[in-house]
Amino acid sequence: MSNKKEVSVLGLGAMGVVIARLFLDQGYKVTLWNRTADKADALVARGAVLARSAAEALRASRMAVMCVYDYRAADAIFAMDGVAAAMDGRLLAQLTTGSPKDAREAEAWAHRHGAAYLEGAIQAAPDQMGRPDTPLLVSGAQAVFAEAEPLLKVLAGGIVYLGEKASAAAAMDLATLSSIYGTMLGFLHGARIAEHEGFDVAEYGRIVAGIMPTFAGFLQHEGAVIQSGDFAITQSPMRISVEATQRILQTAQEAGISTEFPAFAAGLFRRADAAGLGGEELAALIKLLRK
Ligand code: FVH
Repeated sequence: MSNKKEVSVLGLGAMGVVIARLFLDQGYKVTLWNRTADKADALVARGAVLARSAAEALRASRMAVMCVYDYRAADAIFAMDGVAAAMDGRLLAQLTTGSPKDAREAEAWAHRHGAAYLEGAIQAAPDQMGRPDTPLLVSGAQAVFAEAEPLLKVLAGGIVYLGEKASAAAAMDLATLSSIYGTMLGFLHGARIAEHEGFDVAEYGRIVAGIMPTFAGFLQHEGAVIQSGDFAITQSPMRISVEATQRILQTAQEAGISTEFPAFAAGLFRRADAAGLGGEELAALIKLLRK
């Protein structure tokens, strides 16, 4: 366990350079490595040390933060000369986006080579890093998280620790991204309606942003409903959404705009209604997805 303010950063892409800068800002001794060395120039000018190899970077600090394009890139680095041996006694915080399977395999590899391992999923853009509310999902052994937490807090104040299963952060990242992309698809269909009606699409975006706090409360309620398994309605039964999505589809057909999103949504709600779920909470639709 080291409490020296030192860290190694592997990967100097859009995210990696911000990670290294945040550590420098907090007075850490930062050792860098990147496949393309000249990306380190500005950071070296601020006092960071550029290692000649990934292995040398790992050996320079107890803790290393890796943030590269994907797990293929991470595996390419792990396969480099001396890296496996350099892992012994290290703590690797892997912030590269990966799948739950990637995380399980990476943790096993790290443990085989004597390293402690944490899986992290950054849920922010580079310019949102380092804030008190920057969200970062983390999973891995409790003691390892406890050691790494002060350094991770330099990068993100909004850390959510998801327990000892290394795959948890990757799985939760994909679950939350599913919510974001699903919302995005609906938002883009709404933008098509706005364009077709001649609305200012920026104004439409502001209106949607205005309902987000209420929508956030609704999502929390629906998550609790699913966890409880009690889908008896408290307010609006699913059949209201069956009608609403049908109306969105009909409007798209009448307007001659894309019906891709509303046909998908209306189809799911119609199937739920046909399955007798119309009188239950909207979240009861998950019963269809479990089949
Ligand atoms: N940028 C963002 O908004 C998102 C926010 C949420 C989290 N993601 C994840 O962060 C990982 C890194 O993303 P990035 O935006 O920094 O990615 P790039 O700017 O494209 O930099 C990629 C770095 O990866 C290195 N790299 C790529 N392939 C290899 C390889 N085969 N061997 C070694 N390194 C490799 C690349 O090196 P170079 O091109 O500079 O030599 C960069 O350092 C990512 O998982 C996001 O999902 C970011």
